Amino acid sequence: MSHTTDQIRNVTIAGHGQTGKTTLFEHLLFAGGVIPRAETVESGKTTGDSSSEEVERKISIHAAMGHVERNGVKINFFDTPGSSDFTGDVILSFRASEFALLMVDGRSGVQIETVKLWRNLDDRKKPRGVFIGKLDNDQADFNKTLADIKEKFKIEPAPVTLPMGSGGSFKGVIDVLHEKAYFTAADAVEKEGPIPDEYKGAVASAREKLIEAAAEGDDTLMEHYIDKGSLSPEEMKKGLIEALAESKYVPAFAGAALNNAGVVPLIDFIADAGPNPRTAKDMVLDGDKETEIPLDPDKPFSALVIKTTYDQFSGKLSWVKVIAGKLAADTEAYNVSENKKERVGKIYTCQGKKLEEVRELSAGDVGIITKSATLKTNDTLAATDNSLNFVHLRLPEPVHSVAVNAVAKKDDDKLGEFLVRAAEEDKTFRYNFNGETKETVISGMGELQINIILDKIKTNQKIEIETHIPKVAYRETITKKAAAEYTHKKQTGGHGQYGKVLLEIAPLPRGENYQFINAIFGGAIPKNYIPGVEKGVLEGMAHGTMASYPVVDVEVKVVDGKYHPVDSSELSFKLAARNAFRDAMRQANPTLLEPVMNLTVFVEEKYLGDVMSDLSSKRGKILGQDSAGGIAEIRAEVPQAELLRYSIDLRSITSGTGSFAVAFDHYAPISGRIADDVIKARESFKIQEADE
Ligand SMILES: Nc1nc2c(ncn2[C@@H]2O[C@H](COP(=O)(O)OP(=O)(O)OP(=O)(O)O)[C@@H](O)[C@H]2O)c(=O)[nH]1
Ligand SMILES: [Mg+2]
Repeated sequence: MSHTTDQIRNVTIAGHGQTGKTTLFEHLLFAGGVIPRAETVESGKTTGDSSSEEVERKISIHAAMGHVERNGVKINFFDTPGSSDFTGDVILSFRASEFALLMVDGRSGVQIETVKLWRNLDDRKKPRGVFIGKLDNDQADFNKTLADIKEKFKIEPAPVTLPMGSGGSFKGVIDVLHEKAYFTAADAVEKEGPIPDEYKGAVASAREKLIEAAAEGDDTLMEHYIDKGSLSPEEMKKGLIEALAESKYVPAFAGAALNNAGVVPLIDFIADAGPNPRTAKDMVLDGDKETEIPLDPDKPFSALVIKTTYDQFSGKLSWVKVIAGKLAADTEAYNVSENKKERVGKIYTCQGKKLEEVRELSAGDVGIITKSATLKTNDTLAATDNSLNFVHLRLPEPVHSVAVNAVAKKDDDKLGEFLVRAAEEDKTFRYNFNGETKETVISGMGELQINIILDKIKTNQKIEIETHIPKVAYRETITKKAAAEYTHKKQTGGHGQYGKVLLEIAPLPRGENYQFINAIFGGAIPKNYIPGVEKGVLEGMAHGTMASYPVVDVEVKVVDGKYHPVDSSELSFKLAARNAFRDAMRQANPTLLEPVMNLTVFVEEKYLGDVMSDLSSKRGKILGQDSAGGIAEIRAEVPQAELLRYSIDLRSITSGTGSFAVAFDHYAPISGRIADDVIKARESFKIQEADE
């Protein structure tokens, strides 16, 4: 059966690692009658953690999708990874969802990843709720966790469910909206029952809060509420939908998914009051301007590819979010991004790994196209070729890199193919052959993500590899003006070689790289040899005199020279210019330059001091610092050479809770021991150069 846009809800379950997202997802599918029993993460059989790497590590690594039906409404749930290494899959799930449910462990309160995700949702203006879980645990405290949420996020969450008892005496939850109690049942869906008297007072006041939240959603409802002091159940639902779609309140849920508590009322709430995709918007690129477009079932079909995976049995799977119209199986469409026709064959929805064939998907729904010819993540698929492209997923830049090479040359191609596919499946993973350092460098969001890729290369692909810390791309430059003259002269049998060049070089501002000026008057070097001179200069600049790194930010002026009518050639002038450049550079007070990165670190406030002192030992310059919700943000400039293993260092300083973003900023001179070490490390390379 296909669902109309109004009958679809999309919910991302996100939050700090190990808060119970995959367990909740499993029990949602169980309560929805999708799976006959709920498995534990420890068993390795959950719907959410189905890949071998997830089963092995007992953590989520990829987003998983599944759906339940309630009162004719199809709710798509996305179970996302908690580790910041896999943030890419959280972001694509956010993009596809109209509602985000943040899991908070009832024992520990709001943790750092959740704070970062909250900020990300702020930027997206995405409606959200919180699920306070693990309330069956003795250390869990619902009210304390609510207070923590209130303080960290500066909001007043409105409980939709309230816990009955806590820890060992936890019995279940009360659905404040539908005024029902749910009692936990071992290995069975929670059972509905009357609200025990002792909770009636708390339920009444929570309901009052929900009514107020509903009244906020709509002006006429507000008038009703002021007049009558209450709202009818229908008015309440209508108001809650509207208020939530505009993020006017944050619903809070209590539960212990592992013990089947708080799961059924969560489904009921989303079906009745969760944001309807019809109220959502997406972004398209109009020229180079990003513009909002409404999600619209009545417009011609268009969809965004949010994820690509490769399945052993089904081959390539392209996850698509339908933004307009309807996606029908066995139709012609256009891959607008590739400017190619795309024949859509079979389409599916899924429950974790299990695909279910469907005939069509309405606007708002998320599904899977198999075996597409041209689709890749971020592509726009549309009914017509004149559709606008959807804005790409906004993913963070990689922060952790490792250089990798196959031990046996014959494995190079196989390794290359694997990397192409890995980068297609995970848009936060990149690979890049650095021609300058002659290394293949793979990069991602952290050591865990990179190690999983390396494991796959070794175990699945059976490629023996070597890894090492990537080399830093140092540069060389000059700090004062200098001039040098060089004559290239060779007398062999027939034709000789002759060319004389006088160069003046001068420093340029940082980042201006290179400027070549021909200041020859009166034909001291004929015009047709000037290109040879420039080639020689560029060859000289390719390997500086200090450590054979490229030379940058130099103005080179050819001021004089001499030629021979028979013996001169382009080659002679090239060799003369290359040597003249090197001689001039030696006299121009050369210096090494190192790349300096812009670093932003996010840590719990208690680690602030340790992070700062570590940064200063790394020659970092602190630019600024902010704090909100118990999380400190530190901005600094730090040399790249000091950051090559920063994800490992930061993990050890912050017990794995810190994270950072990093981007190249500028080149800066280095001297003294640091420069000496760089030069020493290049000695073998320099000798090789000389031999060439
Ligand atoms: N006591 C109790 N434990 C729970 C509950 N929910 C989850 N857990 C346990 O918490 C641990 C983590 O659960 P997961 O569901 O894997 O957590 P997650 O948020 O998906 O973890 P990541 O995907 O790694 O971020 C497991 O050992 C679960 O059994 C709960 O309601 N009560
Ligand atoms: Mg998980």
